[in-house]
Amino acid sequence: MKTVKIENLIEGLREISDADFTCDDVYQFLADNPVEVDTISKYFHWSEKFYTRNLIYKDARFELMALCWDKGQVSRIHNHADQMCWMTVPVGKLRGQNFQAVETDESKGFCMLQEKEQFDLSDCLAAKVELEEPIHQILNLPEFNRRAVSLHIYSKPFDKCLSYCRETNKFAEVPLFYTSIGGKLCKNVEL
Ligand code: 2CO
Ligand code: FE2
Repeated sequence: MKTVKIENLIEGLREISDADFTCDDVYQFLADNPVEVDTISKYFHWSEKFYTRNLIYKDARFELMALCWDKGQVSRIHNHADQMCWMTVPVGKLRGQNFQAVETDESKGFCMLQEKEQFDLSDCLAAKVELEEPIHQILNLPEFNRRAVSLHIYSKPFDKCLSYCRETNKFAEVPLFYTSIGGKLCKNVEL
């Protein structure tokens, strides 16, 4: 498998014109350019408490981050604030679970979800979070029995999203934080 350095991936993404920065074209670019893990390892941080979000690159059009998932760690059930998202898993393996909103009452913060398709990602396989079905959860299942790292591209960058609770059928906006930026741990972060 021909791999590329993260710098080259970023350069390639920057060179894509606005007109071509679409779900399909960026997906293809990511699929064609698996990243050399050695060139992203300086961004890895691990926490026993939560998966970490490590910013590698950001401009007005997109952000790129490495998420580090310890064994058994999972994301909340969430959306992506109507932004495009692509991801790939260069280390380990992750399960994706999509959900559909079957009943929503925004005034009450109520949303009933139904489970939809699942997908597994590993070996730099690329995926896109579909805008038509944007609610999902990412899980590093205990049975995978190893740490995982995923690369995420969001366009445009966002720092809030909706988070859904299956037990209460409630949803609410939550802030998103970086654990590290450019490899350096952010202030106030305790791993
Ligand atoms: N979107 C989540 C985050 O940025 C990770 S789940 O995969 O998209 O924290
Ligand atoms: Fe997500």
